[in-house]
Amino acid sequence: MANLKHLKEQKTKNLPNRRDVLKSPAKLAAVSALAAAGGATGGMLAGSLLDAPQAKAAEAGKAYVGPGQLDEYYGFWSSGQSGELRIIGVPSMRELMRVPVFNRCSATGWGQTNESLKILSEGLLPETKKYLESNGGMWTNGDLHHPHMSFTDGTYDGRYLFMNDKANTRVARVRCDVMKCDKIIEIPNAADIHGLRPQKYPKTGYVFANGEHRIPLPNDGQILDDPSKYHSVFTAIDGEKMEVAWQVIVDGNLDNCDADYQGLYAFSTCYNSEEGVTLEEMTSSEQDWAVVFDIKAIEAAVKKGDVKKISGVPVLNGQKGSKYTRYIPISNSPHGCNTAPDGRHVVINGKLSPTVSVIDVTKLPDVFADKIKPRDCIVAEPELGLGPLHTAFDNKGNCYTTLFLDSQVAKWNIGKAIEAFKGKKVNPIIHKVDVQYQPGHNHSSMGETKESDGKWLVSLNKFSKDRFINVGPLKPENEQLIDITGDTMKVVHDGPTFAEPHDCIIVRADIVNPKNVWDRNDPTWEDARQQAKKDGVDLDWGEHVIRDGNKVRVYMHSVAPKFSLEKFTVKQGDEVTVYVTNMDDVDDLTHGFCLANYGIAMEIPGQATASVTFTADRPGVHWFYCQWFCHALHMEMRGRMLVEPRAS
Ligand code: CUK
Ligand code: CUA
Repeated sequence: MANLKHLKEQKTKNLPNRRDVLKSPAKLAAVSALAAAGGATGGMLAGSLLDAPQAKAAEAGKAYVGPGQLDEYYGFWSSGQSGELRIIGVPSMRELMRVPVFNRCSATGWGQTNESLKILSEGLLPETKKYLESNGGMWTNGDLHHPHMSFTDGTYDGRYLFMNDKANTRVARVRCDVMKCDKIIEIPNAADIHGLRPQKYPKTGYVFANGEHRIPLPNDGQILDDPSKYHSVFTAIDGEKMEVAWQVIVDGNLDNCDADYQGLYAFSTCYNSEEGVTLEEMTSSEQDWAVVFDIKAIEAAVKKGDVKKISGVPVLNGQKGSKYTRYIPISNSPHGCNTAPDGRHVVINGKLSPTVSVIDVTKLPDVFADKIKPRDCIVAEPELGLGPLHTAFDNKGNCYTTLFLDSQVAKWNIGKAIEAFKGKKVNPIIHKVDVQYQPGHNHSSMGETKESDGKWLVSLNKFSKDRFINVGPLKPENEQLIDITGDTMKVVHDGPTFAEPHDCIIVRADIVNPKNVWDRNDPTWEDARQQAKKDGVDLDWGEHVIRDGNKVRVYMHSVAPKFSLEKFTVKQGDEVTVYVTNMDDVDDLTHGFCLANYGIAMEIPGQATASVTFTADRPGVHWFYCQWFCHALHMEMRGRMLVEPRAS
């Protein structure tokens, strides 16, 4: 009862706040709310409490996916500083899977198995490898903001997902056939990869990635406290090879990016045109810009060798005045950058300005030919509300822009915004809906492809405040599902998430077709395959212990509920590698290998091999067991590692 009382008190404390805000000049309060965005009043323009619960329940019914029913869409979610990719069913908003990428995963052994360590380390720069030798061996954190699928001809093709790591300047790829990360590369010459989008046409192709922070080039300590000599760098990665294709140095800080539907241009928002290092310096100027990259001109220059090689990659100068770029003035600190599915318009989101600016890509050839001024490619600039951050699209020419400070999503029409920009008296805003609270990204079903279908919108809200029972000072975020099939938007579901998804994509389920079991020939465990060949053993059905000096290689397979080796014996101090192959080949029969008190655990899904290497420095009897519940006799699925003490 004590708890319920506490809950009630808390609710009544919050209620007057919401109503007070509704009565007060809320917009004025919100202007100053950037700093106070997490505070009690900023953006709490909720009307939802006043809505009838029955109506809410009826609306929510549309998103209901009953027991045993399947979702229509895959949602691929970032997880921010958690460093992983998440798979969410839409519209149920059920979390289906977590795919470790930049993080260390206790369940799967990602960051510990030899196979994952290879993926995590092979793409690192030499100086990073050296740094890691004395600092823990491997990074175990990442800040994953932007997951996006590979494209063919303007729509998702179900091959790969690409994603950035802002924390350690990396870009990763996840294979959609098995939903595992297969490549991670560190980007040279850049600091802190933020915005990331794949090329849409003809295919991916390039993965465009923004180095957000400005640093000296090279960043070797020769230049330190002289920000005038810092740069930020735009990178095009070859998404097939996962290698840097080329880089372009730009002015200002790069934020978000996107690509056109013609394969000609890429776009980045830039804040901090002042090139300052303090908050005051970074926000002092009224105008920042969006940079447009001329992909064909850049490719021609790279082909001609008209580039500098820095850290082994071709780097072009795209600073103001360069022929490879154009700088389109945009009001202070634009943030989101979103290409519309009409193939023609790009929406640049104002953040500190209440406007979004719409670029017409058909005008860009004239901008690059200097026939018109860069600003002349802007064909609309509607004022939507406070703190526009990101925009999503439907299939009817409408846009959905998150308003961070207003805690709303604004639905507006591109065609009407263009007319209004020409001076016609039309209001491009169709509807606004309250979201709870402070939305960052939003995304619509298939919304960044030419197959945008206008069914669902997800608003990724930074604060949940009072939307859920209290879990302590650290609250979840709140991701709301919005039905956008009608003229007005309807919030139909609240979905709490842990730190801190920024972005998501919503992909039609028929496009994504993962396997149920691995293919035994998969390249992921090629090293194990080669080693088994050298050792003359069968990797598939292994039950061998191979001694090679003080190195011991243990090969075992598993078929529920048994490991092929009930025990193996090693000597204290041996370097032991255990290879486990799961020979079960039916759906959903994952085994594990957990070696107690050695800090070792890994996932071995059907038909896969996983391996782990450690030093057997603890003598005695050590049980290993299967840690994925696989069978009625799962508890019995175990064996012993016997470690003979070193003779002393
Ligand atoms: S950013 Cu987080 S809300 Cu990293 Cu895409 Cu805009
Ligand atoms: Cu195999 Cu549990």
